[in-house]
Amino acid sequence: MPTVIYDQECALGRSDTDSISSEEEDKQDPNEYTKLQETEAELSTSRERQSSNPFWNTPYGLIGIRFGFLTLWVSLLTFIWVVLALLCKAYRGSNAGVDVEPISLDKLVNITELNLQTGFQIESGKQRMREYEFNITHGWAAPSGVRKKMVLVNGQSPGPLIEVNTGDTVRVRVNNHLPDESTTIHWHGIHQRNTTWMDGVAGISQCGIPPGKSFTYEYQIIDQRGTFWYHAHSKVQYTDGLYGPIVVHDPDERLPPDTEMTDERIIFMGGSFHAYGEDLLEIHHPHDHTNPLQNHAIRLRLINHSSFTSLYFTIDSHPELTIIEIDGVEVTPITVPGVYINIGQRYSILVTPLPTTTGSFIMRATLPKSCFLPYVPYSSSILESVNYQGTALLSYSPSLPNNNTTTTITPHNPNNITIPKKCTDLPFSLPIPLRPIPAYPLDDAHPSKNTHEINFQFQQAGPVNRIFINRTSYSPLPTTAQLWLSLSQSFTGDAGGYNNWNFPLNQQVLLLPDPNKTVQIVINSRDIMEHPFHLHGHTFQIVAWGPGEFNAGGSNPNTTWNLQNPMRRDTLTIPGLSHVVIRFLADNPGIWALHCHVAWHMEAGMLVTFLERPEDLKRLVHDMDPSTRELSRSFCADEGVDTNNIKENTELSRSN
Ligand SMILES: [Cu+2]
Repeated sequence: MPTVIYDQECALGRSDTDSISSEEEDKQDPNEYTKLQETEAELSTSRERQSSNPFWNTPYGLIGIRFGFLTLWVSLLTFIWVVLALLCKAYRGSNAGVDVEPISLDKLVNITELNLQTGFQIESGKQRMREYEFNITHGWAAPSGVRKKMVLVNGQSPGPLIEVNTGDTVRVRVNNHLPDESTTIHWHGIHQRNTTWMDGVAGISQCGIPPGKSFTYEYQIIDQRGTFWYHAHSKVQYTDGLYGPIVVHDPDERLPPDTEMTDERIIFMGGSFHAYGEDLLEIHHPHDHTNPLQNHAIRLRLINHSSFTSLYFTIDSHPELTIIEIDGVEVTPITVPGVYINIGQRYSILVTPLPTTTGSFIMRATLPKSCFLPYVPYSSSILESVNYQGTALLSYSPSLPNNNTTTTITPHNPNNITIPKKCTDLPFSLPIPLRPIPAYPLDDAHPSKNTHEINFQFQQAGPVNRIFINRTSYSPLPTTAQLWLSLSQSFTGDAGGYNNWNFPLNQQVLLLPDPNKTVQIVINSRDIMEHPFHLHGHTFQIVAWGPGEFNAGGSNPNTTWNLQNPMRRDTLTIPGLSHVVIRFLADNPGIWALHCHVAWHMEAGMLVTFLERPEDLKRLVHDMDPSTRELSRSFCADEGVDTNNIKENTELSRSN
């Protein structure tokens, strides 16, 4: 009964930080942990006070205080009750959708696509056009058992599968049917070579598609293959369901030899724990006796679409999972007991069916409680009841014949490096890309201006806690996009600082002026929590890392360098209080975000952009399809306004 559920939601009060529902957990204040910490601190202080102050120890004192509390609580509760009742009434009156039956799970989730049983023809060199139409709407559904308002693509969440061969062009017409919100779609991990305006980041590469309007994204996928995804990049809409999978096939994808992929699935894992636990992931193994020497394996493409939590993925009775792809980069197989996967990251793993066994096995996505604040483990009574896990069932039948080998895939881990289960990616030195690229060199004789150092930290800004990168806490431009602002700037070539030109003070646009020269970005974490950083427009190399801050010149003895064939990816976990150095080539003119993928951290300012080769970018924008350019510009409220006069509230955006 929807109305009953609704009434329950209205009646639910939050008694303390412990009783956050799984729905609310995603929506909670990013500073919740800080608050939790403060509450803990206050509690212990008050406990100390109680024991040291004799007044607290007298029965009279206690009665008096308790009575006082009781009165206060009774009146507060009455007040809260009245407010809640009024709110519920107003909400009910204002929202017609509330009496609509929720969309059933089998309509919400398109299993056929997630099972990749699409009859797709994997081929090379055809450069086909792949066209899609996305209708973005609100809908009511109960993916985790509790009714919620969602943002859907063609009535479903995850949205439709985009399945292409490398070299194809993707064309997606997005019709925004949301009544009162603009939207954009970002194609996470896709390079957008020479099409930065198709990157779909509100306030950076475009203005949001207004309600009732349409925009067609079109981009070619060049020399990329593997597992990607798309999601809204406007406010925190993807949290509410606007995301979907992208699979880029390539006949030349480097997979372990002599392995036959008998099945292939997409596994979306998310922090709201509607992990489609009801789906029976039934895998029917064909009896393929034509080549009995081949190893049979199932490929699972793991995507963490969460807004908030990293997850640790395991399968019961399968202690060996073989990683073969990381963020669209094929790697020498690595065998792990489980996969730690942060927000925005993707892993392809091979699962070898147990010989002669027919059965069902639980796949678990476990929330690692201690990754947020090491000394205050995350806790939630609702998640406690499910052991902080989302589960789904993997079942295969019938089993493979006895004479079939299980696996001869040779895993790579020469020095038996310990693989941590929690809070960090695989050791950065472990994954070896199968298409080797040595670290892009820094030219000491002609130092490139493409190098930057960024430091991030949480900091009080006025009444709120914001996150600062260097001295800037980012907020999206409300009436324009950095791309359009960048066109009216002239550059002197000085890339040393930030805000050397006329962007509002809550924007940090760092210049990468030198074409095809190495870009080096040093990221220093001044925060104790781990953060998943995602770069747009490029796949970067992870060339150095270590605890503490990076010293220019590499003089920190704790820095580990890997210049031979460093791993590459587009989203990495930066451990607390440590540094990571990434490199890529300035070969893709555009405006590219680098940000923490925790939705709430990005909202709190944890984003910086790189303006790569501004003069080339101007040329590209000049040469782009004029109707697309004009349409995109028309979404901006400032169209025609002199950008030099933009006034921004700088109070919260800059630190001293
Ligand atoms: Cu973060």
